[in-house]
Amino acid sequence: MDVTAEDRIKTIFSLFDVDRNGYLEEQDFTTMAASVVRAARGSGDAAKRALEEAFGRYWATLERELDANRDGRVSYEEFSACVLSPERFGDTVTDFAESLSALGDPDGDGKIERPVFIDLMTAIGFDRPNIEALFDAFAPDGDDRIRVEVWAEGIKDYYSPGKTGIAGDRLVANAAG
Ligand SMILES: [Ca+2]
Ligand SMILES: [Ca+2]
Repeated sequence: MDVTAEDRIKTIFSLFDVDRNGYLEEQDFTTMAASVVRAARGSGDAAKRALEEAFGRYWATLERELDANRDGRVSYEEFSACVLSPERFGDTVTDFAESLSALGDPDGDGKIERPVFIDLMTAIGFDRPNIEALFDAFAPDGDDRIRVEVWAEGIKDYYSPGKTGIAGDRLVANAAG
């Protein structure tokens, strides 16, 4: 069965809901950002700060676009309506994609080694087989590295409602196959 953007977003929602109370809150994003930064052992402070800011913007956009009743939490229905709307969320995803992929390239040579990729994606909460399948789908070179832009584009595709049959589908549970 084909993986849809809705399936992909559902996966993200469940991982980002770090405290598993069924809603996204600011604390979920703070916790997630801290985990990812902790996993980015080789990265400099500027790259780490950029990623924290990108997570902060991610939450700020959700809060601004949604949460009309100002209870500080975002349901799955609210989340999917927002992040699957390029007009509302496109700039935020671009920022997030660029910050996260840059964190995978601490030495700045434009390439991301598999172990670094695995560390970052594990920190977000994805399962190892899905992460490996995604890395393979990004067509690593002979030294088992992928280009930073490939990952950034992959993240943007992940949030694109019209995209099907993309590399990021490997992150959806049971789609690793
Ligand atoms: Ca939560
Ligand atoms: Ca590198």
